[in-house]
Amino acid sequence: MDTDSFDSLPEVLQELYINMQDDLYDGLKDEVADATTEALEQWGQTPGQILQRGLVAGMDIVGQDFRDGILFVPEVLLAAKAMKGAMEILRPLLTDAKDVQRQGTVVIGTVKGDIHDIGKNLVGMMLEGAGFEVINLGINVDAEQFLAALREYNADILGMSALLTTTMPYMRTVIQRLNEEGMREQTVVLVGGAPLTEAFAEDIGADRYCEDAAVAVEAAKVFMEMKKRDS
Ligand code: B1M
Repeated sequence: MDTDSFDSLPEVLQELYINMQDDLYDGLKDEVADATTEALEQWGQTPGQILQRGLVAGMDIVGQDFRDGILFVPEVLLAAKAMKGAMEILRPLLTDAKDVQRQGTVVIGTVKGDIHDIGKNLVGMMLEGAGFEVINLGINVDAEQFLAALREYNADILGMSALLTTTMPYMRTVIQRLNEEGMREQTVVLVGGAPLTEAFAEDIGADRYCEDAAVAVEAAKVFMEMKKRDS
């Protein structure tokens, strides 16, 4: 979180965000939803600000305590449900692409063996808001499912997410299958997820590592511009 800008917020709004983080930690879905609505309607906060200052910041604390053995899967599941509830409130604002130029089609999914989907869904929503058609294949997606969807929707971009060090190598398998099927040239491959790095993305032959949803949107737009220019 950008602490400078957080510190300059009115104290009551800072408190709202801190309570939102605490309630997310405690898995209190209704309270997190109410705080999200209050931040939007009474404080004019943007979805991006609410995500960064409240929801993602709260989930970071959950992640640290999960790692340190203070929280366990059931508690983290409740926190994830609370976060997803708040994301549903933000969804219409993030996906509204009325005045936006239509872009290309993106197939996105969390790779085989991995069920983390909060970040991937956020990326999907923000891509929709930027004018992309998004085909979200969900979680635990294998290479053949990715390839079938790319063909079916004649997609421009493949977005893959992995949150586990044990599942991120599967991205290489998907890229290898794209190569084998002669589909790599026409498909831009974007990858993201907390354990990834730029070096890893380069090593597996992806086009770009996206550290967050905003970077994914920017990268997708740049690749579409390049594609239009070349065609
Ligand atoms: Co899991 N989990 N989890 N978990 N979990 C992590 C990832 C972990 C880092 C926690 C920890 O130890 N600190 C750890 C992984 C360690 C590692 O491998 N390095 C871990 C583990 C170990 C596990 C289990 C193995 C635990 C167990 O069972 N013993 C298990 C695995 C299950 C499986 O997948 N097979 C497991 C299960 C779960 C829950 C089901 C309880 C739940 C997931 C619920 C759900 O997603 N529906 C869960 C959660 C919530 C987390 C943490 C706490 C939070 C993840 C999250 O949603 N973050 C996570 C800790 C952490 O990451 N700090 C953790 C918020 C989200 C907005 O961020 O997903 O990073 P993120 O997405 C960002 C960017 O990464 C990027 O943009 C997003 C938005 O800005 N991005 C992309 C992501 N995908 C992209 C795709 C793109 C582009 C950008 O495509 C173009």
